[in-house]
Amino acid sequence: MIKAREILDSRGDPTVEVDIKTSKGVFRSMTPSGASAGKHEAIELRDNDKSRYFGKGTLKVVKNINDIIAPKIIGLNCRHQNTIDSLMIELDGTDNKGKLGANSILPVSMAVTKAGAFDKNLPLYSYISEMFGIISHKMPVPMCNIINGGKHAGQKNSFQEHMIMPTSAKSFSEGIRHVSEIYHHLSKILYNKFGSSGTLIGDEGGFAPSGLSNIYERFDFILQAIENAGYNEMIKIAIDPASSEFFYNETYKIGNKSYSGGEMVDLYIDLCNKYPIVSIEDGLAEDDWDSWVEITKKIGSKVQIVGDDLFVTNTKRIKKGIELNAANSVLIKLNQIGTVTETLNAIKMANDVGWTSIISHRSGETEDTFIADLVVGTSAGQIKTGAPSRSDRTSKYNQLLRIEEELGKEAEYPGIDFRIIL
Ligand code: 2PG
Ligand code: MG
Repeated sequence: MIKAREILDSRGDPTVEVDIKTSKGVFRSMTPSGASAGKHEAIELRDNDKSRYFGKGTLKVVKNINDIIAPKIIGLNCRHQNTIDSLMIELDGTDNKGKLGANSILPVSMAVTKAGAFDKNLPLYSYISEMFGIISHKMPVPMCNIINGGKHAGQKNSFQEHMIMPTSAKSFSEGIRHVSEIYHHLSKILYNKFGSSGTLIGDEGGFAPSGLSNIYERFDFILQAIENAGYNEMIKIAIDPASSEFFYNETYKIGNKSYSGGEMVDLYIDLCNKYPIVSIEDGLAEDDWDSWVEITKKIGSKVQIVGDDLFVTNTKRIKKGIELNAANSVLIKLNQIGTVTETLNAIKMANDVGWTSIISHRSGETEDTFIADLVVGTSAGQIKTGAPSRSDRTSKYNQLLRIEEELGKEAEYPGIDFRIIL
């Protein structure tokens, strides 16, 4: 049996969950949803019926699953992930999953993986490793987003994500402790500076004080929090400006300042010189390929240059990026492409040329913890899943704590070697 239903995501917007019943049990998955979505992502279908949820309803998606996908899948072997994913891709028949919607195909695909793992009597991460063709289980270094900006915080023309990476911790659990303690120190600093409005939070659980618009000041506060927590020199910083959101007519706008692509690259170089920034995601806009090539040439040997909206987990765009030398890392989001199989292929393509991949949540999340198993199963080594607060974010970190416990001595934590690929 396959049954889909409309549920709510972490922003209170409708999304979809699917139950697949096999002879061994019921397996459930849910679709997340982006706010700063890239324009090349697979299509997220909405009802556009303004009388419900402001047009964001997902009843059409539910119907696509129950009436179109389910009859074709019922009876197939849940261990045949590739066959089932290919069948759904064919059933959709478009390049961007525009007919059925990636939000109808993905939860089925993920629930099939969960059913397959259980059928094989393996933890989900081990089953994914097997599909991916590796035997190691590397824990990820978390990228914790402790200051939210941009669309995730109701701000225009500002950097979206300011993340800390516990690269000197000895284990994942120690890393989580470091970031949680820093998060609470930052809370105190922001409260002292801005009062109660300083500790309001954005979509991914990070602080989002409206008075904190200066880029440099944001990093100064983070460094202060790291120092107050006693982790000086032990933490690295990663950023996701999500710059497509402030790119208008070939010009980047931050606050009331305008920058060309070249000037943005200079701004990042300056920030990397002043702060321990080791990773820049979407520093340039999703089609500004020339500036991507320039930043990779200038600082790619030292800094991880990550394409999110640029690549949208799509092997066609990743291939172009590899040919142009436009980045050295891919952000991986299941719902940007729509199936587990295509997601694993994107990670493989990156790995094959020595690029890193970072498994990522969306700003609109659910309680599904699939990405925690995915990051261990692929030994990707890095996960981005928000602040160390709010259950939609901590559910993933908590699942990783369980996996680490289960792996025991096998749970290798890369720390500062997060860019070394297996
Ligand atoms: C991003 C994501 C997740 P959204 O830009 O990387 O942090 O945001 O899901 O809104 O696209
Ligand atoms: Mg991004």
